[in-house]
Amino acid sequence: MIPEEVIKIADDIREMRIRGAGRIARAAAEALMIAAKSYNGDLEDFARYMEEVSEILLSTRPTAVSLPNAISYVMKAVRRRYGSVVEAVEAVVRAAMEFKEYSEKALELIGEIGSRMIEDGMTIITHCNSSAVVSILAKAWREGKRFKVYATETRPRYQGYITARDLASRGISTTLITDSAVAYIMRKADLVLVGADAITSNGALINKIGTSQIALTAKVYSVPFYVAAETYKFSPYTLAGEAVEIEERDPREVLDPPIEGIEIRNPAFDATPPEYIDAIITEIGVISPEMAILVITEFLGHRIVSEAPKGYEDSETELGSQY
Ligand code: RI2
Repeated sequence: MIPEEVIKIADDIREMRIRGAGRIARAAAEALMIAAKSYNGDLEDFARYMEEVSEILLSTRPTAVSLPNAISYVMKAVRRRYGSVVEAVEAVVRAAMEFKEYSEKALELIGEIGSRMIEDGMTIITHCNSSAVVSILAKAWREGKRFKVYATETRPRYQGYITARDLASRGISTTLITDSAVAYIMRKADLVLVGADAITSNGALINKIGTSQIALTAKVYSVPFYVAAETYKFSPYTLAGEAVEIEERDPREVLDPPIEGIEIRNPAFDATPPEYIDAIITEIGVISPEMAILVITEFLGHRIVSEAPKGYEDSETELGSQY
């Protein structure tokens, strides 16, 4: 029996009560840990049970690659041989804790590395709500740098409000703008800083819908466009030619009640080509989008495969050897 707490975490991810690519990944690792701890069957069935839990978690939201990467990392422990259920459960708990600790440390390092790129007096535009972005801005502010942030509302779910509130509560000078005000504000901006749900092997960024328009505008006004992303946001599946699935959410998030006779679409993410990205700030350093392939192969340890992997089970994510 899959514990209710695990089903609740899956529902919370699906309904976006738990959201943000990093948080989703940590919640999935936590759910696998809870599932393992409450297992009361025999050793033979343990792996099957854990696969079932993984499937439930994987089915929640399709775009942020941090989710399958986190699951892949924990499930690697499930697939080893054990002498007892206790041993197997301990290994899963260890792997889940490792992922969570790595993820939290990565956010801190991104804050440290990224804050060096923030200068006094800058005007910075951000979109949606990214913990990696907040980590950078909060660190720079703590170091005494003084700058101004424009946060977009981020229709239709308004996650920009979360960012604006968070930054303002830290004393950071914050202005909220509508998504359509970006081009108007861009003329005065020095930097765009956004998070990531996935980075493809060719260095494209998959992030909250509207990101690519902002990148396009930044390019026109020659404003640098930076991405803050932990390495587990890099997608090994794209290495094998898989496209990142763009989540289409309920149209009622856009308009409720709908207008009769009008179709409403609600894509949650879009793709920004690598040519529009000046730098990707990761926990292992600042890289160009062209280096995404090296992060996937050299750092995460994925091989270029002759056959496309069908999901996380054929692909094992490492966390890199540094930590
Ligand atoms: P962190 C969010 O997606 C946004 O697109 C944000 O840029 C990205 O996750 C990364 O967030 P959603 O879950 O991992 O709000 O940096 O759809 O927090």
